[in-house]
Amino acid sequence: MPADLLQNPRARAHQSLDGAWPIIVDPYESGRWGYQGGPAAQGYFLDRRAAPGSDELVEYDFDASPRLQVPGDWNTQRVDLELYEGCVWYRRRFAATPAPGRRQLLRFEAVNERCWAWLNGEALGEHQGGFTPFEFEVTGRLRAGDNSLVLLVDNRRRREGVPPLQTDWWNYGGITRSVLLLDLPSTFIRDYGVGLGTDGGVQAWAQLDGPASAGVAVALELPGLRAAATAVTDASGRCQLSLPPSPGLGLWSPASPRLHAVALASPEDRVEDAIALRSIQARGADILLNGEAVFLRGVSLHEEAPGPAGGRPRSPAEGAQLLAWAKELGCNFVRLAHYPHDESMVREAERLGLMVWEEIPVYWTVAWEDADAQALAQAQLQALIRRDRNRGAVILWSIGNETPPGEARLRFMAGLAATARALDPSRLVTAALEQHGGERRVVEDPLGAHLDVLGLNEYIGWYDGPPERCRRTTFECAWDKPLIVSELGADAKAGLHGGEAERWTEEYQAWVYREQLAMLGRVPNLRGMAPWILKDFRSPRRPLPGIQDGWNRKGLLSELGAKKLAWGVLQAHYRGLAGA
Ligand code: GCB
Repeated sequence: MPADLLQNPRARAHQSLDGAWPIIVDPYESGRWGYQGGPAAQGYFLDRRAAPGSDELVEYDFDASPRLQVPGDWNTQRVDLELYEGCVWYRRRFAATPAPGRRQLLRFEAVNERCWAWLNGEALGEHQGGFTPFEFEVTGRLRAGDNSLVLLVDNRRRREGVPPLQTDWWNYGGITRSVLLLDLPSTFIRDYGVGLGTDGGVQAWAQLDGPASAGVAVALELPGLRAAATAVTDASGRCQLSLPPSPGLGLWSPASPRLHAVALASPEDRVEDAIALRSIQARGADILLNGEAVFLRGVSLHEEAPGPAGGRPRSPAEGAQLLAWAKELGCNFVRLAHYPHDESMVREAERLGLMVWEEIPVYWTVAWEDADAQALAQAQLQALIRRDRNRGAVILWSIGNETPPGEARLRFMAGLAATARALDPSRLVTAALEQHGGERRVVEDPLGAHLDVLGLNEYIGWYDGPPERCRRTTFECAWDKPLIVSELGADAKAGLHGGEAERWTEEYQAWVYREQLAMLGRVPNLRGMAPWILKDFRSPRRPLPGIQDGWNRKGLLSELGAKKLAWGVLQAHYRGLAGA
């Protein structure tokens, strides 16, 4: 699994390989080996065609095959693939002009869930994990002129997968995010970190990659402040840089989502970014943003496009619509559940002034003892942190959702918490814990000892007793740590009205919200909430005819964006909190 990722790829010279890719649906995986007992030369990765006029037998033809849009899932692009879980071959032809002395990387922002890649018939490698980016260096492997890139994508769920077999969301398969061909100098800035130093200045580091990485000068520039610093890289190609505090270094916050233009320059390379400077800490039960206690007025969301079909967003604009709704709701915080969303979501949240909880798909019952599952969870956490470490809006790394207590699970999760801390000591580690029980509830899952912030999912009023149960329920924390209610909610079919006590009506959902909000006001350590969920989303676990029809209906909005009554309840509450 490729470990190093290029920081901020869209700021580098690149060619987009997005567009319409021919595909071959291959449930039997015939294209991998050639035909049963037949020659491997029939492998689809060779991207062959019988020569015109020859009688050669080639039983596939990408050029004549139907196409799917990349980025995009296959489930919502072809009716016959709606429920498909299996293998699909994708092919992209592209022209390249690789200049001597330059290096090229192929970058995939996400492919769900496993894939194998070939360039011009030669294997590049494979990747697992449907929501994080990966790259293959293709320097020296591109042809001047026409190139063939072939991907075999397999979205079958696996017991030892992360996520595992059971989830409550649609298993959208395919090349779900963008594909980029990057063109870089022979020694380039592979990775960097820029953030607020403990002294109130700017603290940064850079890592070069290439033959001339050691002993060269790297500059950090903040053009807006006319400030710059330089440092010389060590033998490993790394250097630390800093700029002193200055009045121009305005901090980022939801009220003032200020970004600073930043550039890093090495002898051969230069990369520009926009950086949110802020500090985030937990002190006792408080979450401190820039040293001041904040309450997180949040909402949870899946990365699913608004509209009648759902599906993964096919453009940043579709994701941005979700965040615009969160703003309208009065949020200063979003929980991007239950897996890493596209980088564009995080950048847009930052631009809008939304603090962000990011999560990896360690969900429900992962195979805790399985070495592959452990490696896959670790790899996704590492890739997420590497991708988004420069997004100041991100304040929380969530290492999982509703994982049932047990020894093997604790070891697995503690390992993830340790990785998050080692890679990024500047942020807070959380997880959404599960909570059932009687009227007196104590948050005491042993995983809490490993977290900075306790996330708590509770469904009083829906799965867990009637809404009135909220009136009698009290919460306590075994630790003096901040608590975020990371889920609460109830299903309602938009437009279905009736008595408050009738399940599935908008009135019932609104009642659950009213009771919940009154109860949460009495939770001592509560420092935030992210109700479940912004918009109805597709889930094969939700078959109830006429109501669910394959959709989880806990949205405050319907899939089309119609506001349910509970939207108004939460919006009024958030407006009150913001004004207070
Ligand atoms: C949960 C899960 C979430 C589900 C939700 C529900 O506890 O964390 O993924 O979608 O409940 O609607 O049941």
